[in-house]
Amino acid sequence: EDIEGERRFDAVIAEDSRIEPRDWMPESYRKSLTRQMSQHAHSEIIGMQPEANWITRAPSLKRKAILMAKVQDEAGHGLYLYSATETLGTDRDTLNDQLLTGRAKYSSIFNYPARTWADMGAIGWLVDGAAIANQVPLCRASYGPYGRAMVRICKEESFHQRQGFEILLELSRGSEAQQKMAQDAINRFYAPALMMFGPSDLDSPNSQQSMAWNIKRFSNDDLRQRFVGMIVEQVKVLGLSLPDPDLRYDEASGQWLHMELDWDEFKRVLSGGGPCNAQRLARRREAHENGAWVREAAAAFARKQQDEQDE
Ligand code: FAQ
Repeated sequence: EDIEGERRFDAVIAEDSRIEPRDWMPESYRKSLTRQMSQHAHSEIIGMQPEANWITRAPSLKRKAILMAKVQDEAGHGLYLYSATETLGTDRDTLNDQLLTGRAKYSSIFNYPARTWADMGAIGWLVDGAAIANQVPLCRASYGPYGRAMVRICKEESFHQRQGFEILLELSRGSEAQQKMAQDAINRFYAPALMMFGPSDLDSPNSQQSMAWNIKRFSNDDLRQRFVGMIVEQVKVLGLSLPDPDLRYDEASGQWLHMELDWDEFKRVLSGGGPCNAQRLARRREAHENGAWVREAAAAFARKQQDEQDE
């Protein structure tokens, strides 16, 4: 036990300043951050799949180039976040192993299929939109490497959201079939996107401590209703609608009241029973195995360079 370290940690948190990798921190803080950050990293990596699925079928060369760049950005975010997580003392192989063996969580949203081109619009607009709403406050997270990673990631996510919105806008101005396809994508992604913010506050075991440590700044429900308030305006520009007839702003509480979400479905998806869980993990394992030669070659090259330096 490090009494001086603990005193310093408490003071840093109290003055809303930053903890850095070499600072003393409680084991529970290290563990909870490792949990959240690694889940976040896994989400970025698994999150590449629904969109990668459409790269070969993008409707034009321009759309294909944009989508490829977006999916590459997601890979970058994943690598960034794995590096930040490693500063807490768990190495990349261990984190990766947790994902590949199905022991680690990743965002529920990526277990839903991307069925049509309009889904690329809905993912950009709603999924990246939810990601931004959740992640902008994380730019101020008390752990330095996480907060700094979030700043860069949020900039790229804003661009991703606009490209999604623009896909939907173009479809909404197109033929009747295109308008229908856009509306159908929004209908399917709306509730799963709201679930990205996590369980309701009454059912969120980590929130209280994470907020006391200045990791999370707002509760799950608070961010969720704010996000709804954003998209309710944006959907008007699209001339489309949200599949939530009861949605309204409550003057008294200053909150957006949205529909009740299906938490049984949420739990099912988290425990591996969503529409694409098995497929996503199988694909990730396959990609990891196919990449073995790259890892071996990179390690051999690093050894060779080290030997040359030592000579
Ligand atoms: N999916 O006590 P809480 C992206 C788990 S964006 C799966 O409320 P916490 C960008 C939670 O981990 C998506 N699991 O937990 C992109 C906990 O389990 P544990 C990634 C969920 O941590 C866009 C349990 O339920 N973003 O990738 C979910 O205080 C497009 C109890 O929950 C982030 O990870 C869920 N939706 O709050 C990429 C953001 N919700 O760990 C490609 C950072 C909850 O105790 C394409 N993370 N769980 O076993 C966070 O802000 C938080 O971790 C929350 C959950 C808000 C997700």
